Amino acid sequence: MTDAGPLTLGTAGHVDHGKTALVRALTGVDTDRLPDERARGLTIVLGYAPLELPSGRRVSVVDVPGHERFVRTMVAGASGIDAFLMVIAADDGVMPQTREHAAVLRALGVEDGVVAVTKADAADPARAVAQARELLDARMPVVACSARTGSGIEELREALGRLAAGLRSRAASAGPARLHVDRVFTIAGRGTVATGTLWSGQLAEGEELELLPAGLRVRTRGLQVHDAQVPRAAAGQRVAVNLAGVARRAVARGDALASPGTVRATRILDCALELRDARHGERVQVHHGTRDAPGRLALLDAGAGLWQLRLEAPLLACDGDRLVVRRLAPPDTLGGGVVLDARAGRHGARPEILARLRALARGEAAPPLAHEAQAPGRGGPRSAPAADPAALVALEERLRAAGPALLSEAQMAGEQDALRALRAAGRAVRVSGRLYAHADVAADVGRRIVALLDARGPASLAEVRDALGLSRKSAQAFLEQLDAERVTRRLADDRRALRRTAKVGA
Ligand SMILES: Nc1nc2c(ncn2[C@@H]2O[C@H](COP(=O)(O)OP(=O)(O)OP(=O)(O)O)[C@@H](O)[C@H]2O)c(=O)[nH]1
Ligand SMILES: [Mg+2]
Repeated sequence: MTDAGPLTLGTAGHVDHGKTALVRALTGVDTDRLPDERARGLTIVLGYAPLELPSGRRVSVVDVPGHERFVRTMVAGASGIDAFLMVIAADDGVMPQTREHAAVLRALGVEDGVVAVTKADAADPARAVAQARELLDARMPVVACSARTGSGIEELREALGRLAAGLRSRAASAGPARLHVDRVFTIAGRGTVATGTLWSGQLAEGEELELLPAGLRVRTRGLQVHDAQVPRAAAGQRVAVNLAGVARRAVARGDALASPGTVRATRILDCALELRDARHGERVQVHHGTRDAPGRLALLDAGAGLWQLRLEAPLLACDGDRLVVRRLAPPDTLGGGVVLDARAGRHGARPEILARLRALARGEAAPPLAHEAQAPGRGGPRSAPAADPAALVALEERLRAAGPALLSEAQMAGEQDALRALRAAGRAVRVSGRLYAHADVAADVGRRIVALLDARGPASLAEVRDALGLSRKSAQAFLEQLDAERVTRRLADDRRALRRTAKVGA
């Protein structure tokens, strides 16, 4: 069945293959808006543009970065799209992030798309066309084109029109409203605006929503779709939500806006996953919505692909949602799949649980097991204890400001409730001993240390300290954390090495 409801297309493809140039040729919009993006000729954050199809129908395009360092952003952009535009440069062919983005799209269940073999002015597209057919479904439409000369652009627009005509929009899908926030900014005189793709349900001006994981009740002061004010927005649309009376600092990328009481932060999820090279107990990064969290894989049933994900920070996932699982070092996408039970308790491969999960994986209704439903702590998350929102915002600011210098428990004496709430919400983490960091800071420093050890080989504490400009105390805390997480190990001469020796991005 076809309809003309809202759709969102996402670009995909290796760095520098011409995604942004193609979006510009199709829409007239340069989605690389940041001065840094323009200076470096590199997409860093997600870009958006409305695309007009030959029928006159307008759909949204999300332009993602292709650089291997920004796969996290790509996954955030791709979750929530209806179809993809895979871009492959004729002169380069299929490259590592072409493959990785294809794996991400598969994991997210985004099966429909069009391949653009671009830069056809620079090289014969035949080889890249053949590679694309091998990587993706052989029946996938492939269009050779050039953003530089304009050749093939109208054919591409027509192929996208046929693609859109064959897709079912989510606009009519029932269910509570859910939007995963991918950008937050302020507009003078209007206050805080959060944007994202509306996954399900509807949003209406004046409506009350819940901001997660903080659990704050917020009111939508106004809604915009494609830069125009609208009274309501439907699933599948990119929406900018103007929030009344909410400080800019209280909202972050990775948060969700949802109908109150419908979404819970969760740390333990039972899932049906398709993964390659994954081990029981392996520490991975799990991506859902516009958020990601480290955690461990617990194998429940290899034959049926059933795994339990035990996360160190919460995700805002519901049953039936898709997620992506990435390896930490060397970073790569292992696969992904479907959440069967977003509120699982910590359990092993007990027969009655496996029977229930297998039924859920087949799409059958299976009520929670009675004793499970009553088990204390069911729901996975240690839900955020009540804390004064102002104290929470203030402490989060201090943690961000401290950066890799870290804050000690003593420096946060009197703020224990706020610290507990931030930790439960995944915004603060204990790095080592009594030292804490903002979760984004800890993730960033962790990635930089992994990149350093990958590039240089084993390094001493002093070398890591100097290369990253850290204090000795912070460098030691971060290295101890990476040791504990089994990302690094301490050699006999006290230097640190990555536990896996393969090259990053190989
Ligand atoms: N010859 C030729 N060059 C192109 C074409 N399209 C893009 N380019 C060039 O390729 C380079 C990369 O283009 P972008 O559009 O920024 O590539 P991208 O895929 O968006 O890159 P990331 O977002 O960083 O992954 C730029 O220098 C473009 O001018 C084309 O059709 N022909
Ligand atoms: Mg780009």
